[in-house]
Amino acid sequence: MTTGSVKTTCPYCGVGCGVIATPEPDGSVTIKGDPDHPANFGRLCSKGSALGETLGLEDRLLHPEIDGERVDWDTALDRVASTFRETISQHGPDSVALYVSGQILIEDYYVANKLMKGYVGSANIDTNSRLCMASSVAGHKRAFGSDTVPGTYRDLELADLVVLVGSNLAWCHPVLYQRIAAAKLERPEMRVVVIDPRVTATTELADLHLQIAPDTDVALFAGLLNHLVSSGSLDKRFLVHQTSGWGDALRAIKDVDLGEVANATQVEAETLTAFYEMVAATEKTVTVYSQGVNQSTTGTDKVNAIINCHLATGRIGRPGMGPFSITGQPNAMGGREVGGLANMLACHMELENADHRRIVQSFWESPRIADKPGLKAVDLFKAVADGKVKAIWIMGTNPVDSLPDADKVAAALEACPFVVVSDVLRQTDTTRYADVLLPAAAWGEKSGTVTNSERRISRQRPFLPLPGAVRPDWRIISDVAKRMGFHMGFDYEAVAEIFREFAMLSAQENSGRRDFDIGGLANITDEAFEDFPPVQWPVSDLVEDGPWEKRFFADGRFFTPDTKGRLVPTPLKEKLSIEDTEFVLNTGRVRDHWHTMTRTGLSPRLSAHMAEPYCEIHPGDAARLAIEPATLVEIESSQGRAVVRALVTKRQQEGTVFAPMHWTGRFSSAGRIGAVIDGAVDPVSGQPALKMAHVAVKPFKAAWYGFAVTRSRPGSLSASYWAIAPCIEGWRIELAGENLEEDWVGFAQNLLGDNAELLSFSDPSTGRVRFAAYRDGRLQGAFFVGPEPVPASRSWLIEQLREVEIAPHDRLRILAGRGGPGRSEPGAIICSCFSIGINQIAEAVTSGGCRSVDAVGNALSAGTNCGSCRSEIQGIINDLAVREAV
Ligand SMILES: Nc1nc2c(c(=O)[nH]1)N[C@H]1C(S)=C(S)[C@@H](COP(=O)(O)OP(=O)(O)OC[C@H]3O[C@@H](n4cnc5c(=O)[nH]c(N)nc54)[C@H](O)[C@@H]3O)O[C@H]1N2
Ligand SMILES: Nc1nc2c(c(=O)[nH]1)N[C@H]1C(S)=C(S)[C@@H](COP(=O)(O)OP(=O)(O)OC[C@H]3O[C@@H](n4cnc5c(=O)[nH]c(N)nc54)[C@H](O)[C@@H]3O)O[C@H]1N2
Ligand code: SF4
Ligand SMILES: [Mo]
Repeated sequence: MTTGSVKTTCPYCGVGCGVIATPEPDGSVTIKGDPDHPANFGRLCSKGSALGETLGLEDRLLHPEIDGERVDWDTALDRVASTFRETISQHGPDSVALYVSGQILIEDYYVANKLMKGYVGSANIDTNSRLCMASSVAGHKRAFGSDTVPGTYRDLELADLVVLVGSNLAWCHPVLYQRIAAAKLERPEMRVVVIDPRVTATTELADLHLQIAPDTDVALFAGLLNHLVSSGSLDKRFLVHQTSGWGDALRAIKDVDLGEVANATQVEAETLTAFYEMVAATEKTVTVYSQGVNQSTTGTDKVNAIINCHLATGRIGRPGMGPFSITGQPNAMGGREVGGLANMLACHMELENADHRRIVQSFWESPRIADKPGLKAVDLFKAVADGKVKAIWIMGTNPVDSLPDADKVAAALEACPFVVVSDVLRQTDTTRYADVLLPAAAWGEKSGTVTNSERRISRQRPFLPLPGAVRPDWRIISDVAKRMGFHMGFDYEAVAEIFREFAMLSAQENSGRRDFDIGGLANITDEAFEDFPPVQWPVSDLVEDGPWEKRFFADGRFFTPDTKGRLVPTPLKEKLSIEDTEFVLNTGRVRDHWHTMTRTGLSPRLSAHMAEPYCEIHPGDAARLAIEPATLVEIESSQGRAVVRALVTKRQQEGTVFAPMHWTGRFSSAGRIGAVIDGAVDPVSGQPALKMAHVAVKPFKAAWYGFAVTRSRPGSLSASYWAIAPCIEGWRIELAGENLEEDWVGFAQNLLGDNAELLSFSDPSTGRVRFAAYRDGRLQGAFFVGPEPVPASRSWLIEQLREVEIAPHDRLRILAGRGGPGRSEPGAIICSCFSIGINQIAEAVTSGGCRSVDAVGNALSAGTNCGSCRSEIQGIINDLAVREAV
């Protein structure tokens, strides 16, 4: 479609980096950071840099399907519209629901919300942002009267103290991390504090790491507020004139003394005091927070405990200071703007405010407007299970993996009379349950806008043609709406029309009364929309859209009825008691995977960093439970079970385990960690506590372990444990079984393909069996079995799959599982840009004398491209330095 380079926005995290995509004559796409984009100024992380590898069409859903059969669009759209219409007429508007995503664009999201709230007349539309940002939204609204992020990315560089709470920025918002790291290098007096129960890649940058006990942030910030009082650090003028609620907020926590905080957080009093004194002494403090704050039963209180400290010191809205909730998905912020949550209306208007309902309905000229909040994500799927919701349309999200109590979500969808899924992939754990599948246009194909963590709206622009029959989400939703009889409201021809409508609505009866105002863009021409540069809201008047950075609240005017910022009481809740046998399960992200791996799982480079589901567990716990490093463990709760590899490490606190959220039924037999997590939610925001599940951990009783490389993906994997990942050529598979196989040859043939020449080695005395399969001299695959985790060199075997021919005298060597002497094993890949492994980096440090990240970069190139692995390289250097010193 387009030739030449196209400026667009990265479809991964909420940093919202500008990307320049250049389709090449050979069909590939070159990806570069956009030097002019104010989010990244040209930088990209490992995920952004590898975007070109995720654009293949092999796994795509390219045509609509009904009951697994390909149909044309008319048939599919008619089926969706008529079933929704009939369900509504028989059971009422609340019997249908939409479950959408912070990964669809503003225009898609706006139209979906309009359909449900203005035309169906139900607010049963919720979004995966409920799992992500809901506590921040609720906390903002309590404190500011609006869901406003006051600051800008520049504040992170201008701050003298950056406090990261529940954020693994180095892996999850890598470009922001790099911006802070660069600022710190320039101004070494700048301080970084990390508050996280784990040691993470982010803690490498920290001057101080508070390794708190899980879910004790409210106590920590209660202690901070008390310290700010006793040290005379309050901004009394601001407190008196610009805020309300101080008396109640203070009363709720004033008896919490340092000892109690130390006891709750399990952090020594001196360390707490060091942190408190640092904050008290530093006016330019930014507190950045993310899922360690939001995903908790006390998430909203955590948010307000943080904001209370900023309001009490008047540190808000001015350069280099303020509370800063950072968004996860590329359009998480945009989703809040369009009213994607079940309790919001478009343009930050409130569903429960009659005036706002009137403004929205009269602007839409819609037949009705929902007047009570809809079901929030966790409850929505319970209502599907209970049969109250009888038709659901899921768009751009994979709830069978990402919701808590995920097996129940799968069962609910299985039982639901009508499930529609709009996705870009044919096979996800959720598409499996669809009655109707609708093929959506993907990143690179679709056009529209997204808003990043600093309220900056950027364009996503297409640079690839629409493959197969795919259509953009906004068009699919509008087509269904029209077929439901709603012609008037959905007669859009292009995204620019939708954007203009959205911008115009934001200005209706606004005049500064609501924070979200982009009225200055209401008349943007089609041409200007095409060229639209990234702009930060508010944009009430395009002509006056002067300075780059816009901040809220420095003037002390908030969006509450009395225009004052509210301090909210956040009393300490009683800690849940954890029985000795139980563990606290914490879940989150790894550097190179994105959510349910629908995109990053396609990239061999990104899959090399972490190739298998795992959990981090403390050596003390591992020893107590007889869990050897690299063996498998079962994580169990009354909800479900997962089996993952044990990564024994002191980074994890005793009594806790951490498992990534990413592995699905597509990539593992039992890596879906959501199946283990109960559905406890924050009572204010409805956000589930995905960082805190109570589980039991025990060794998985493996009778055998296996490892295989295969040229093609096996059709089925019959072992009780398996995990598969793509390689540049072929696949790598980890396996294990609870019972020994009778017929290893049959097993190997099934795995490696049966029309190949099979070489084998077997040692009955040790239980080791090995196979290598060749066709025309080329390795088709190799398979290793043993009673303990297979020690074969993964990277060497993966390389052998790429060889055109293995010389006859070398064919037996494959059975040894590693190259000959002198071949070093790179180990787990740390730098995915240059495929440099941990052993190579360690070697450069110990034998090569490299003492800094830059020295390692000079020696190996590791860390010199996107920079995402620099904190890990620093970690390796630090670890080795400690070992040398011991
Ligand atoms: N590589 C990568 N990047 C991503 C994503 C991805 O999938 N992969 N997803 C994006 C999305 S949607 C999101 S929402 C963001 C999330 O970004 P983050 O919130 O930074 O990521 P998480 O790993 O979910 O959790 C952050 C940290 O919270 C800590 N934590 C757990 N419990 C507590 C607690 O009680 N208190 C405190 N203070 N900390 C706690 C965890 O140990 C973890 O290190 O990342 C975005 N970026
Ligand atoms: N245990 C645990 N669970 C978690 C979390 C956690 O920390 N721990 N974090 C939670 C958070 S913060 C989040 S944000 C969620 C994310 O969880 P999900 O939203 O379920 O994860 P994704 O894998 O991003 O799913 C996106 C889906 O949309 C499809 N898609 C991509 N682009 C488009 C498009 O343009 N249109 C359409 N129609 N489809 C598209 C993709 O193929 C994919 O199937 O997970 C939550 N779940
Ligand atoms: S930090 Fe990485 S994943 Fe996030 S937007 Fe930038 S390039 Fe994309
Ligand atoms: Mo998220």
